[in-house]
Amino acid sequence: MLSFEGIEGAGKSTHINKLKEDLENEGYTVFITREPGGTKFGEKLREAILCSDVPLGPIAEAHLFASSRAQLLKELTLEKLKIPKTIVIYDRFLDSSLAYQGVARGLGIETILEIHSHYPLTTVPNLTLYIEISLETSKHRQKLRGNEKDYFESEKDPFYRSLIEGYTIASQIFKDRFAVIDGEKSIDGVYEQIKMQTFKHILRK
Ligand code: T5A
Repeated sequence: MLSFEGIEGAGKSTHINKLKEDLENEGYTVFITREPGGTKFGEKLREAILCSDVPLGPIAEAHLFASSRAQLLKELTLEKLKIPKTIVIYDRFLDSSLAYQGVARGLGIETILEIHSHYPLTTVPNLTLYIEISLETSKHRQKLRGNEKDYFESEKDPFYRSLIEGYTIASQIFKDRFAVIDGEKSIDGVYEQIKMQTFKHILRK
């Protein structure tokens, strides 16, 4: 199981499909999924959270993301992972909750880990590819994209700075499964690092 992490515009979606193709060429069966979402129930939660026109309380947010995650693990991931040479790639997972709800919303890392102390939320990725970019790069890429801002994209600079701090904390706590990728490089330059880290991890197993 792999997860991609990073703030808005880091390049998670851009690189996931390329990695899927390369892993399939090596004989793996690959499933891509995203959070919040990935199941019928999770997609409804995604809509409810990201299109919410009222601010949600941090604890409500944390539990909504955890509900989506628990259902996705139950319905898809845990079954797929029983099949040999099968990889599930997540576009966001636990570390998003640590950075967004734990640090940026101020609930604390411990609170998020406590919520995740119940099965199947105890499942963790084998490798987390954290694509690190600056606040300025995130804003620049969001501006280029020009879509309407969703729930979190409307947040201000201090929130984004806390997110970066949150990911840094997560990467230190979970250094065994974290690979920090320099997301400021060109798309090819970023992908090269992702591919290298993923195959290094697979060969180590
Ligand atoms: N959330 C989620 C929580 O708060 N808690 C949780 O537990 C979870 C699971 C989900 C939101 O929910 C929050 C976090 C999020 O706010 P989302 O849409 O899934 O929202 O996630 P976003 O991060 O908002 O998705 P983005 O599309 O903004 O980011 P990506 O996928 O990282 O970026 P991507 O690949 O779409 O690239 C963005 C743009 O940058 C360009 C791309 O071409 C694209 O235009 N780009 C580059 N340009 C130059 N150089 C590079 N290296 C580039 N890489 C990408």
